[in-house]
Amino acid sequence: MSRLIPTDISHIPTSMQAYDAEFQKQTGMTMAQAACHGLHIPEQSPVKKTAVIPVTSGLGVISRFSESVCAILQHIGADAFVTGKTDVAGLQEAYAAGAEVIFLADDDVYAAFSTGGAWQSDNGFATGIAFAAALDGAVSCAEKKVLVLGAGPVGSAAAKWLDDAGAQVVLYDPLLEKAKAAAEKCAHATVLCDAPDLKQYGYILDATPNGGWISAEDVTEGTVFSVPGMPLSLTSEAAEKVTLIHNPLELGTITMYYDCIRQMEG
Ligand code: 2YG
Repeated sequence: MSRLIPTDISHIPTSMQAYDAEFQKQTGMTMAQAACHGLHIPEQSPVKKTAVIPVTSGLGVISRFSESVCAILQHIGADAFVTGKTDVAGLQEAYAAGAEVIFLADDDVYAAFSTGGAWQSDNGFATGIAFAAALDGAVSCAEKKVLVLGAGPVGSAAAKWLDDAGAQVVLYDPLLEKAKAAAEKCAHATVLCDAPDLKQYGYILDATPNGGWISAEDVTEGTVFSVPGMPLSLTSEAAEKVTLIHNPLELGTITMYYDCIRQMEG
């Protein structure tokens, strides 16, 4: 997963309501409903004290990252706050405040942890299943051919979810071995050896981590794209031509929250 930059997320704290309404128009679900659909749990609005801890390791904090995560969680009713301190001191502050769930990210992992037990939710997994569930909300994937681009943690989780939902998953990754490994976890998914012609697919889940490589000429009008990948693979002209379900941080974060609670409550 690529590293976010401030301009990817600076709009989030003030746009949650409006974006969720747009998401709902596209998928027939709110992001909270899509997260629960992805996790196969009933809709719910649990209120958990949740700490978001800035982490200074590696390349350091990303401006507005913790505030964005906090705003996303507050949007779905979590009692969320950003700790005043960072790193281990932030962890102490979270425990002292009685946080039940903790969100934090370094340069390699973005995860949520339940303080009450050995439960955690990884952003890659949560993002993959949630964008698969969002695509399912938009087009009902059962029996439909769905192209999954990218067989990393996000693409693999999405492929598995879609395969379980009865879609005919076609998986492509430039590293054939990665695509094969992901397909092995699926009941019916098939693997492409060569880069696919995107025009041959009406439904595409794009979990690739590169920006701007899909141009308008590469896609057919009306194709439905569900894109967890950052930076956005479609150029703005391509995005105009298709139905694009995409957000940089929101849906994955919401799904991590529900995933932790699902495990806490058994
Ligand atoms: O605490 C901070 O501000 C920083 N240590 C956060 C660093 C996050 C780095 N990771 C990313 O930018 C993405 N992998 C996060 C997930 C993107 C959404 N799938």
